[in-house]
Amino acid sequence: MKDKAFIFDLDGVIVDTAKYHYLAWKKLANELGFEFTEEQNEMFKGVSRKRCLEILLDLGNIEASQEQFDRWMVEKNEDYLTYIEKMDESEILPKVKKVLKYLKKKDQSIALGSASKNAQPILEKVGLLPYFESIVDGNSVTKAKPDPEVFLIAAKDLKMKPEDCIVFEDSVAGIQAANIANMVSIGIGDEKVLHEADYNFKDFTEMKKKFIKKLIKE
Ligand code: B16
Ligand code: MG
Repeated sequence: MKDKAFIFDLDGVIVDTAKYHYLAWKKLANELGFEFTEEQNEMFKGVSRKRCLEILLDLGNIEASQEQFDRWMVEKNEDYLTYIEKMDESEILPKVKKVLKYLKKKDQSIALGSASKNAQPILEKVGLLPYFESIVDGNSVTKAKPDPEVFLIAAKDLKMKPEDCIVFEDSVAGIQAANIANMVSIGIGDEKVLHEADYNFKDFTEMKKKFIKKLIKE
């Protein structure tokens, strides 16, 4: 029996794909005749592709038929994928691989809990796929974060109780989802933004082995 399950969000926790999402959304906005800033892109973190496009069109005051909406969804994703294709191991955020290796050594369960429908190819590209026993992503959920569905499916997959799961997240909605699921929530990023988390770290370089050991044993 494993002690704990560690559930990782993808964008903003394992890799910084937010910058590629931004470039693809910005390109679409510019094509549609308006600007899209990096500050506005903050609202898109952890949010599904469909919801992002709804927000983007609201920002540009643009109305679209269902057919047009679907075409823009495809266009944005195709553009995003041109960046993903070029990704490699060098894009893994600092110390993430070390933490994954340590958890494996300690025989802990590891899952991915992401809103992205591109999660699996991204993990493959950066060479981290073998670390994950379960991948729950945008293709497997019906409800977006802050709904806890994504993390609860991961817990069920790994046959672990929610209270024995620890979630690493960079978005407010993701931290809320983990809290609602009754899991331990760890905010990765700005402490002021992620103040609802049980613990906060700027990134994994700040996390000591002692802290992870404590999480496993508690
Ligand atoms: P895709 P996460 C999220 O991933 C991103 O933070 C968010 O910006 C993106 O819109 C969403 O995935 C959907 O991504 O278009 O690839 O399906 O942070 O939950 O890992
Ligand atoms: Mg994220």
